[in-house]
Amino acid sequence: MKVLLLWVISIHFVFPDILQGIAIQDSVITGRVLDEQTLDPVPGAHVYTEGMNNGTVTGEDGSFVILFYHGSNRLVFSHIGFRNSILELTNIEFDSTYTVYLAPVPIRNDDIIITAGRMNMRYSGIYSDTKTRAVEDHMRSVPGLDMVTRANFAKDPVIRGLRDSRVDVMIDGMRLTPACVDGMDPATAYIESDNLQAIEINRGQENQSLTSTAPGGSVNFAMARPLLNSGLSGSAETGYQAVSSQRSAAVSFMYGDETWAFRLSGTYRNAGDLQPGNGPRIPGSGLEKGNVYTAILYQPKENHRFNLRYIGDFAGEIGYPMLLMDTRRADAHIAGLEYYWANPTNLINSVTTNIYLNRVEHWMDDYGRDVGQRDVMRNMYMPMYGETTTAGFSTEFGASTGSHLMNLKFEAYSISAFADMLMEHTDPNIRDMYLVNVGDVSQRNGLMGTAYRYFTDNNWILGVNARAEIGFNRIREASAIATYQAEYPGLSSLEPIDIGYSFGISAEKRLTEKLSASARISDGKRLPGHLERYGYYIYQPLDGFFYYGNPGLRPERSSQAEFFITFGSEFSRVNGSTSVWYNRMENYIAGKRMDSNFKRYENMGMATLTGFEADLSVRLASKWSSGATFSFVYGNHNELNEPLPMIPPLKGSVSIQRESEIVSFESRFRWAAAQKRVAEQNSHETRTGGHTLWDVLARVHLTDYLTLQFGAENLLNTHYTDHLSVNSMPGAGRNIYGSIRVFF
Ligand SMILES: [Cu+2]
Repeated sequence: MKVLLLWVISIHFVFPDILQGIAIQDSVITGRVLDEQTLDPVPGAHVYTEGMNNGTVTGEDGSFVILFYHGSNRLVFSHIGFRNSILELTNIEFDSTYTVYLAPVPIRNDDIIITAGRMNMRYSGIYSDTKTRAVEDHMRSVPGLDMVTRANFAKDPVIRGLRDSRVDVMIDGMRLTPACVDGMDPATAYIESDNLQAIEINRGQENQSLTSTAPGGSVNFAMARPLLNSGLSGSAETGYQAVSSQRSAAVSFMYGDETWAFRLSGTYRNAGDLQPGNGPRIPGSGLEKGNVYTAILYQPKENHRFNLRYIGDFAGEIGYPMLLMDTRRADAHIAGLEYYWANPTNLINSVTTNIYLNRVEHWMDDYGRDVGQRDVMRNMYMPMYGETTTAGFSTEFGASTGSHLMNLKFEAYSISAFADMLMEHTDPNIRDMYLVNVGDVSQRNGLMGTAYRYFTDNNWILGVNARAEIGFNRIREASAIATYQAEYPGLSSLEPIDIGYSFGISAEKRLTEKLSASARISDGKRLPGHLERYGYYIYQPLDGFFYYGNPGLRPERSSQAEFFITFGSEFSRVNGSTSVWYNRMENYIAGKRMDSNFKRYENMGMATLTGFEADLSVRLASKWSSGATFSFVYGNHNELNEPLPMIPPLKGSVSIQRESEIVSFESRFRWAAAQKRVAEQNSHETRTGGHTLWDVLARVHLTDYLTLQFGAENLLNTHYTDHLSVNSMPGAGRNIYGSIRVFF
């Protein structure tokens, strides 16, 4: 037996061609899936060998790698919105990369696709096309992703316990800088589900985002694109959520001929006060906002395409009952032009160039509050204003040859920010005070990133990525400069130049037909954000302190390791993945306590985070399936010898669902354990208890033109507090909701 094994192994190494020629050996087929009309890569397409129960999903660049078995000679490609395509593998050329073109069909069932790394998340088919839901409702199905809740609006993504400047949040590859210094406007505030095609989540530093040095990873909201040759179509949806008396409506129109396509959509939502479980409504938690999205696609020649898009988001009054003040008005304008050039040379598959400009203006005040009663800043009104402008340019090259894939990206962007406030005493004899919170600050950054992947003959995928970043800081407002010169007399310059980088390697091995294992390690430095450097007197409701920035901050270093296992595919009865990761941070940037009210950003030694994520899905019968997710983060600030603040507790979900063409439904439990590990020395963090919530959801496709969605979340009206909710704002109680969608 041993001799035979040795013989097989030596034959394999000495005569690999013989084995491939007679097709005893399973082999790897690599390729790319492109949209036949736009020549755009098609991410998330299913690829499987016919009759072999073996499949994979294409990555963000449309690439795939699949084990090819002796006995099967047809590869099937499928994707929602495209006709299936079959690749006959009669004469296999093992060293070439196959390109497969899919023909689009007019989309009716426009599900939002959620990816995490190269994985397509198993995501409830019931929510996935409900466009009146807030974007955060769609995101919460991903283990390892949590949300900071400040109000009944605009939740802030947290990946593996990291947030703010440690996570890059982008809209269609464009960066956006929130304008509110209290965190009322994360990027999720400006995105409506109706405009979304996909939410692309990268967990950790070693990831698919070429120019992100953020240690937490990145979230990209990929916007829906107009489709060529789709004719005129549209949809309208209206919905109601009882828990906050929320009414919402979304309308969209699409048109496409051979060279032009456009899309125009608008969403309006208006909500009253939120009803927590088993308790009275929370006064002042309502909201009102409108959003428009338009995109124009022009394809003058087969391999050239331009896509111009604009998002306008206009918020009226938005209540933040747990903060000191409410949003009075917030306007965002996000505009970008993308140019896509397919197959410029034999080696280069694509060049994607993006140029964008966005601007956010945010007004908030506490005129609606009783300032005579509060602990902080008593008897004082504090109207605040903030604005940011972000402009950027990027160009990305994708190349492949045989079993090698390579991407290269250059990016330059600039952020300018200003924020100020007035302190108006209720006693008219006391003079008003004026304060600049962000004094004409700018950051201009240049980045370069590259990723390379090699698919070996013996089922390894080896990857390397490297990114470098340079950042120039400016502060220009005279009073802010004077303040910082006085605050930090030892600093030679208030305008440092920062250097950041990240470097990662990964190895993935297909162990058996069903099982893959991979390991990744990375090291990187992220640059301090503009509020960490220059924010002044900024109230941080997460821990109740006012923060000062620190122009002398050094970049924060993160070294990470991850071990990842996937088993099965969407075509097998059982599939899932699990990941164990470790993140060691040096020069960790946090607020250092100065007194009982103030903190200053400093590099505070070492912090470590570790955790795991798991998801499992089992097909019980043809229409029935069951799934579970699980995630855990453990964070420690070694320097202070206490837990890191705002770390999500152990949590998970269990669901059972029936999906069919007409009636689909799901019953789901979402649970979270208590979080007893809180930061008590350096922050005022409160413990939270555990909870389990029961949701029941249904969707009915009444006709081709009409879909109904309804259900109840937190059916038992359980009172609970999510650990990541600011000032322990209670979570939503029983939410009976319904929506109706028509297509035309
Ligand atoms: Cu604000």
